[in-house]
Amino acid sequence: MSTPKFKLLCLENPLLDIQGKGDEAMLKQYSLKLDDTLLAEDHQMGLYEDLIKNHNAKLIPGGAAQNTARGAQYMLPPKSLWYIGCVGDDEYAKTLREKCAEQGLHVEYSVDSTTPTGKCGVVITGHHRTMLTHLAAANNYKIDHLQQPHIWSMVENTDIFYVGGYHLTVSPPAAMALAKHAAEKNKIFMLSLSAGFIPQFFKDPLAEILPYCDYVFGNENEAKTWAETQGHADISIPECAKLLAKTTKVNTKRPRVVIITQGTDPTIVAVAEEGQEVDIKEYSVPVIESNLINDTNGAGDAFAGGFCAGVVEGDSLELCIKKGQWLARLGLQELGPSYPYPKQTF
Ligand code: 26A
Repeated sequence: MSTPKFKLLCLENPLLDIQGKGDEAMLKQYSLKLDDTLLAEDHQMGLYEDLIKNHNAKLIPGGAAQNTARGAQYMLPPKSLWYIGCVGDDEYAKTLREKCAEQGLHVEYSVDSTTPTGKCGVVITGHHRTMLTHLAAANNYKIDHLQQPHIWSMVENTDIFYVGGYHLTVSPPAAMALAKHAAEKNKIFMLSLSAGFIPQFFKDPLAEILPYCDYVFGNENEAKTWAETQGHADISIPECAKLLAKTTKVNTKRPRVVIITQGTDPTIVAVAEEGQEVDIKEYSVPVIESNLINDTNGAGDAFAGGFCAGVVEGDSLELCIKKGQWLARLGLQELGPSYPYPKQTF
């Protein structure tokens, strides 16, 4: 059988979101910090059942880069993308497979039949979302999956790569294999910072992969946390973006592009071309009326999805940002990290 050809591959942690409305007391009960993302400890495991039993929680496909992949696929011709990560052999995995298939996203999950599929408890309080993640099977992704001949042939047949920074908690070697392949073949490699705890506690794998990144996505908190780890507390967000853009780069044939979203405040973009001053631009975010927002879970992932769709199409940086903002706006109006059907067109 011939190897299929894809434009973009996303790698990270396939999770099912268990999302319900809560309040501050609930966050306190489970030792959660507003808008934070935590890996669940034993004393917090009751949250999932609590959400389902007492908070009318809904099960929605999640996993940050899987949301980005579904988002990019939403804007592209069918079978433009594929996605990898590890799931269990259970109902949750079945739901994820079905949803991705419905949305035209090809998945090649690695399966750990001894461990349940990962889940993320999402507590919605107003326009905030607080997440508690139990990675379970997602934590067992191994580079061996990527190295299987049929999977690696598909990698070789793919033009662009996007790794969710959250995967640095799981398999840095798998992320590095994609990053190195991209640099060797002058293909595009993109990474999201994902959450403050990635630059904070996964500083070394992040430092190892950054030189391979052509695009780095983050929000203001992640950018600041990264700058702090470099000994730069109290610098502005544009300065953080500039600093990140200037870090060492392996593939000097492509510029480093850093995209920092700040909710409804302007998106900061820093572009570092080899041997030139870093160029910083701000792009304002079109206003979305508060009453149109369903919840903010997955808004950043949707932005990255729209942006990636633009990169796949070879669009200008400005158009990529517009596509990201357009998809984030659609995602904000849906329940959880979802996109509206029937499909809307950009
Ligand atoms: C390793 N961790 C903590 C995670 C995640 C995650 N995706 C991958 N790895 N913790 C939360 N998420 C996902 O982030 C999305 C919102 O940006 C949630 O599943 C949610 O859909």
